Amino acid sequence: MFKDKIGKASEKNRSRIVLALDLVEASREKLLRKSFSLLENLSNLICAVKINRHLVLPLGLFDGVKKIVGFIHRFGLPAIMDCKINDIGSTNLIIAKNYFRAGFDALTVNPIIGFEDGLKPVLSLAHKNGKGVITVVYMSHKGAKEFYERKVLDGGKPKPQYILFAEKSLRWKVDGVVVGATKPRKIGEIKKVLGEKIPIYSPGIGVQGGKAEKALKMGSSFLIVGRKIINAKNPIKEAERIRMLYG
Ligand code: BMP
Repeated sequence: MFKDKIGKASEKNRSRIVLALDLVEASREKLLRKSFSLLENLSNLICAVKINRHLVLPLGLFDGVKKIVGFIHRFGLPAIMDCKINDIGSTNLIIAKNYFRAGFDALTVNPIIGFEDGLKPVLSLAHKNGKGVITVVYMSHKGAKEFYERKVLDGGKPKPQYILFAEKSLRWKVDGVVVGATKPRKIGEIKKVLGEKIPIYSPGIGVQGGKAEKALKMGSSFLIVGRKIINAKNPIKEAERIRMLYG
């Protein structure tokens, strides 16, 4: 199962860093070369790699990204596709099948699609194949507050949308939730809902202003870090520095 895979890698490398491999390069060759060299250098300092449209769009899923996923697996690390699935069930299934066929171990989903004919087919497919599904419960950017914080009625008292997303994620038995590191108090509130049952993945560290120490203190299990490491003068030193924060 995905949760075991990331747990094992995290224990082995004593790391909670999920590397966001969000490279921007002028050519396909450069993108591939830089991806391989970063992975080679950082593989023992991280516990997973997250891939986004930065690589899938210019390289193609089966032409380029699949090779990178294979390379990630060689180091015993799981690969997460950050596709934020957000459509009707039949379309979601095609998206998920393709990413899983390319070797991904987990993918992200927008919980706003709901369960029936939305998330349910993706979850069934994933869990039948030992893969993971991670819901985006509160995002790290400024505009997130416009909708994630809206109070909604769910039978009882009004509650913020992100709390409802967290409660639903728990009921749906997803494998992780994303909560921005830029909102440490929200991490704490969501941790109260999830307890130890579902780990929190927090992006937004460094360039977006979030602090790794604070996110961990409030309850994040994993830190998603991209530019702070990949654009650092010395990515190894930067990853080591972040890893040191939790011994
Ligand atoms: P960086 O560490 O360079 O800011 O990258 C963060 C990564 O996490 C990006 O791939 C971004 O798309 C993703 N992300 C985020 O920053 N905030 C969210 O709320 C959800 C995300 O998936």
